[in-house]
Amino acid sequence: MMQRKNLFSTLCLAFLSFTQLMAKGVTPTYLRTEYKENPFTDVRSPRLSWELTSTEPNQKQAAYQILVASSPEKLVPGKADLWDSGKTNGNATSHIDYTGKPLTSRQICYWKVRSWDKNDQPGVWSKVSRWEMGLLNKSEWKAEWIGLDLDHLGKGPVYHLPPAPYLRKEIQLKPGFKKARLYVTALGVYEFSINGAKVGNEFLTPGWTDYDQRVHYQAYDVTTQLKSGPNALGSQLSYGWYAGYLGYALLVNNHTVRAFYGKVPVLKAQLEVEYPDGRKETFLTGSDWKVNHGALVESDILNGETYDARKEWPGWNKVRFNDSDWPAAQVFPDKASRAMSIYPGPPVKITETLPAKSVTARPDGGHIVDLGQNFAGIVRIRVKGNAGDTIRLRFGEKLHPDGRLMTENLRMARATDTYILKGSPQGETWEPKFTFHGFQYVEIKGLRTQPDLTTVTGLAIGSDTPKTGHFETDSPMINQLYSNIDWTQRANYLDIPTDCPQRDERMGWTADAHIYARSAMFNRDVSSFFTKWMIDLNDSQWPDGAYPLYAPRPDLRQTDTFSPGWMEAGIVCPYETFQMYGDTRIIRESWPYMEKFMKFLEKRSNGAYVFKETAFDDISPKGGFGDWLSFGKKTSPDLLASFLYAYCADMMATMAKAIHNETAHAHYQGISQKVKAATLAHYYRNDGRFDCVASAYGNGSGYVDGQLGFTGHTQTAYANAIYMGLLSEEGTAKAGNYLTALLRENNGKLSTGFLGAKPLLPALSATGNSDMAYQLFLSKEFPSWGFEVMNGSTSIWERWDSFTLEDGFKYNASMNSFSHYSFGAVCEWMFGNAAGIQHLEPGFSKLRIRPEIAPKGLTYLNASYRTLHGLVQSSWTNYPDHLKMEVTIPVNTTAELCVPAGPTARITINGKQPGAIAGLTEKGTKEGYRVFETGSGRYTVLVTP
Ligand code: RAM
Repeated sequence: MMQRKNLFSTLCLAFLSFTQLMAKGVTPTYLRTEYKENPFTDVRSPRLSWELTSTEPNQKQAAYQILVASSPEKLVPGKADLWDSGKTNGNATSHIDYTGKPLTSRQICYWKVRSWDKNDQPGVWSKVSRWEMGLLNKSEWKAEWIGLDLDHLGKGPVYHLPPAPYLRKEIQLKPGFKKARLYVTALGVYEFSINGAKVGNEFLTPGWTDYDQRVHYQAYDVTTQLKSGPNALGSQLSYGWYAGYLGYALLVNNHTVRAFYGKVPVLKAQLEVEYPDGRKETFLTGSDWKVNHGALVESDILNGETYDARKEWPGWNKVRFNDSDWPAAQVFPDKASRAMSIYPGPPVKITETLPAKSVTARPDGGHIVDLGQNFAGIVRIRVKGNAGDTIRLRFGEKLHPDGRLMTENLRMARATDTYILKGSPQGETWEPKFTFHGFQYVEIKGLRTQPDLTTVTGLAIGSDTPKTGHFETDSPMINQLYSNIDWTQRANYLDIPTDCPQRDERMGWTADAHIYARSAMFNRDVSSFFTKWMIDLNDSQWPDGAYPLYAPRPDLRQTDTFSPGWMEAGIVCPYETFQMYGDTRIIRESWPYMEKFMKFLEKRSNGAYVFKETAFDDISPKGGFGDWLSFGKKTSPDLLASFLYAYCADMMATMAKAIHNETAHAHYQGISQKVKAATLAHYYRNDGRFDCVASAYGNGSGYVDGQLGFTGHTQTAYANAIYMGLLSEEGTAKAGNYLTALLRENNGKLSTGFLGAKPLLPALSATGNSDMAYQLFLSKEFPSWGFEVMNGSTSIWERWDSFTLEDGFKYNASMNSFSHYSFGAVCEWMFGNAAGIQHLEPGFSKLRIRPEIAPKGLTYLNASYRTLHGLVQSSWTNYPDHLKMEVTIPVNTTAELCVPAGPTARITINGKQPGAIAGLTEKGTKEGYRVFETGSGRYTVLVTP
């Protein structure tokens, strides 16, 4: 802990001295295009953004000038040949649409920016940044889909796992080429190599989409990987999400269990080489490629890989390999309806290497390797043995009490990797390419020698989302909880937001995604991640307007349609992206889908603007999933559906305003009023209690946990009503009282499921019950976040009782993931309330620091969040005789600084009376806080009662 604290202060110091070197005024840094640094993009008017730094407090941008040019040399005012924004007034530093000359495919755009500060003094120009356009029209793809149909070689009574194909082609380049680009994709997953070396460092490309509608592609600068003369292009393909097993289809005996989009994985690649005189040469995948299968004898995301090293083709992806007896590639037709676009999200990569912590021998001759952390990824093995020795690796999140690997919770995911040695005397190193597992422990069998800590190494895989959050306290339990939250996010933000990374599921479940969205946004920069997944979610909208249970939405089970509590992701996710990143394009792009969904709700309510009991009896399970995995009596799912309807209407009204659609704004305000009125008229009693007609649900059969009975009077109901702002001020206060009363009746313990856990602590804080929020947050007793930590967890569990002392792992055979981020949504409260980092304007151009000090159990909390404008920090230390706050407000923002202090407390800021600080004004007292308004800078606040 101490070490981490030191590291953090060192980093802060380094950051400070760096900024002191910067010029006066404001300097733009961290230039990004479409949320990325120096990307390939196919957005025709990409959005530009930067952060500002300054050595002075209270700095702001008064104006900016952007130059965009076809070469760095032309980045001079008057010479910029693509765009010169001119001096443009305003404080905007993000989402600035490029509005220069129309851009064409393959165009390289260099850009820089300078800003005028609050005194209208121009600062220095930023460093030069760039972006490059991809292929803007599908017709520019001349390459064919190629592959090798090996489906008939799939074997096994349960799993049909054919070998994975190898594809190759040798090309000749003339000397002196200056630029080479590779555009590449697959239906399936691919790895591409040039002269034996992998292109890029991405994993599981091109990711998962509804391949009938679209496939993404990657673009790479491969200039330095090629040479004049002969070059070898090679690619390995696997079945992936396109042709492999998905979700629980096998478990539920679905009519289709694999190959949901197609049976044969195929590759499409286009290598474009340019010579100094402008001549171009293009190399395309086609029937002149050669294909075969070899060492990768089985390969599937859920089921793992089998690699027989004896079947390797040495040098197959290098020049001068003799492929004369390899068959020619088969060419497969395209679907005209399938769009092709550049992968918009953050790339999936190996993000960390985890060394083994221990190796334990098992009575059956195998060994268990503990990697010390539950994560998603693969392992690299280093082994030595004879040709034909077979190493089998199985993966588990937990061990049984007797030390056996626990794999029951993987259900039908075989999750087994097998390596068959070729017997090389120096030993062999191997890792799979096209699978991943969710695990902490690895069982290794078949070794000839004793394994040690170097035999197995963990490689964490996930979408490479930059860390933006930091959270630490003086409680080791809470620090571990935060680490568990972030690791669970990393394990599940893998191309799409999955529910869990280990069992036969790994779907983009919509409730999980929207519940956790804001938490995710505090932890990591997931802006482009949601840009990508919103496309998947919109693509998967049902024709009637409902958003699905999961996106993408392969046909896993006939009854999987939609559910209240899940489908609202289509509104919540763009809304959260707007709130946290100030992104209005995601609103515009999702707008037609969101409107369609709102119409769907209206129609479903039969013009009543409320969903009365049994309104969703036609779906499976009846009423939908409701407050999934809650304890005790169930909250009426229809009450929750009605709440969510009102909440969606409110979000739509806000988003309509943001895109200047006043008509829609008024329309959704009207809908919101109607839904609120109808919902309260039906579910709300005069005394402020929520109620429902429990008898309408009969004996509860067909509903999730229906036998427990239904009510409106639950923690989940009040928490949501408060969180969503459905009630009057008086009603909110009453709801707060009911909520705390319910908690007390339940011995101070939570009973919330997926839909109730996120708003629970924020609702307590919002109604003046921060003490109770802290009590839940710091609890070590079952059920609580702390209980998981106290039981050795390194990740967030699916269920509060995924493991209990009395019952152990009682749910394993059905549904028991130890890497499920939904309950990690407490993270939103940790940043937003405990640290008090809140936005007042979308995108944090105006923000509030309003920490809630723990009445006991924590004396120190230090959190920071890198917004679009830069780092916001909020830390507090509660000394016996005074409180210290350390706050950083980024350049070009203004903040409301709320200091927990009574009217008579003594406050100093940076050693002075608040009145003596330039640019800081006192605004008065509110709910136990003294409120100041201030601009950018670092503030040390001391409060003596
Ligand atoms: C489970 C998933 C997910 C949940 C659904 C209802 O199987 O893991 O978390 O949203 O079911």
